[in-house]
Amino acid sequence: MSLPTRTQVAIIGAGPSGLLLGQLLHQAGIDNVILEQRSADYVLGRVRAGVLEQVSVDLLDEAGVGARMHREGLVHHGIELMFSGERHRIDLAALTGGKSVMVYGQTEVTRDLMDARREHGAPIVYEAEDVALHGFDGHAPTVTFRKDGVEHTLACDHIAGCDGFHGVARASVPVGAIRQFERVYPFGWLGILADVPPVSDELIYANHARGFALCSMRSASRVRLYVQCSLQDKVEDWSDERFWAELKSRLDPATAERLPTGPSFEKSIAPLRSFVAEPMRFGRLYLAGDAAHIVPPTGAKGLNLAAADVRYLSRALIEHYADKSDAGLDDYSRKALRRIWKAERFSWWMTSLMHRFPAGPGDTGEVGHRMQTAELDYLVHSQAAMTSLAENYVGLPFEE
Ligand code: RFL
Ligand code: PHB
Repeated sequence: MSLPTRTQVAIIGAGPSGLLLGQLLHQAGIDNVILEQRSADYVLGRVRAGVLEQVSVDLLDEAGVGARMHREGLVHHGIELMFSGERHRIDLAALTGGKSVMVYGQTEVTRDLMDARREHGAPIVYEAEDVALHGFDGHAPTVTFRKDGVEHTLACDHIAGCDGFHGVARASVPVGAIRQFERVYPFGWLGILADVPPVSDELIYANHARGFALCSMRSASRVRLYVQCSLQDKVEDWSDERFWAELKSRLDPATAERLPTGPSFEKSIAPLRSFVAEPMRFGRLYLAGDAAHIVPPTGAKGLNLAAADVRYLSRALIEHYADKSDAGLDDYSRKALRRIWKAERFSWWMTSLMHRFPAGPGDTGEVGHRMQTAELDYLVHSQAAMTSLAENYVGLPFEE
């Protein structure tokens, strides 16, 4: 296969950020090449997010890849918070003037974007090794990589770093040019997928003395479930029996009683982290998605933030080529970061409210637990507090 040697935008990473950016640019007639270090199957095998904000749904529609999502996705108008052994519904739609979220797995979003790219015949190089970025502080950046043992150089106008938290793009920026803010939480999430029906029509977020739990889903017959676990835990420590028993112990008795169980077919542990890199633009390199920021998954914001960055960046690049204006590119980092920090704040707040913090530095002990319970009790009885939760959960508006 002969690979392109020049493009307008070189995109590093074929996760949701890179694929969505590629699709929006392609639609606008802007040439782009995606370089991904893994295989397509590996990328599709990663189980991650499940909740899309309305604005992410709208962007996928705009990108022309929303048809299956509307057929198979589940529209949710509320969520449930469980604490002190009781469930309380937060009516997202009533509190936000009719807004909702869409439950549709990141894997499916990725598959739809990959299918669209294949249909258009737009170039994507999987298993690109040793991807390296050059000259992005000047006018003629290049990206070098190796494919099937052959070295390649891709010349471009711009580079989009959509290569996730461990990618090469952010790591290529000189240390003095970037500031990084990070908090690592003292626990993780153990997640499973199982082909059993959800116990409830809506997601249940549980605060329990034994730790946080979340009952989510992928369809009417597939669940995605999480329990807070220790960072020392290994997946092998958690048999299915142990998982189901632990989850049940963290739910109210009536829900635990009705919980459908069955064998899991995926099980993984994710650490929880808040992270932001500033700025998100370095000359002709732009960071988007997890390459620039990480949120703990409690607020369901990671994938949505990635989509929001891509929305700002694609519009800025389109303006650059169509109107010969760099106003959008010049403002990209400021605009994106303003919204990102709000989602960071919300995700940090929900994480702090719902988890049990183990003994150690930062542990607030019994006082902290009483404060959580008081805040949750206040929350579910205050229209103002519930409205604040709801408007953040469905997604904050964009700055145009
Ligand atoms: P991704 O999805 O990490 O994709 C980045 C892509 O870049 C590739 N790559 C490289 N390619 C070329 N050269 C290199 N040197 C490269 N280095 C990396 C990678 O192989 C990959 O294909 O980032 P993107 O596109 O920004 O998308 C962001 C979302 O994936 C992410 O925000 C969410 O999945 C976060 N997240 C969750 N978010 C939620 O809203 N709810 C969740 O339940 C949830 N669970 C999770 C998660 C993230 C996890 N990670 C990152 C470990 C669970 C996990 C385990
Ligand atoms: C998921 O379905 O994977 C999911 C849902 C809500 C969250 C996090 C993860 O807050």
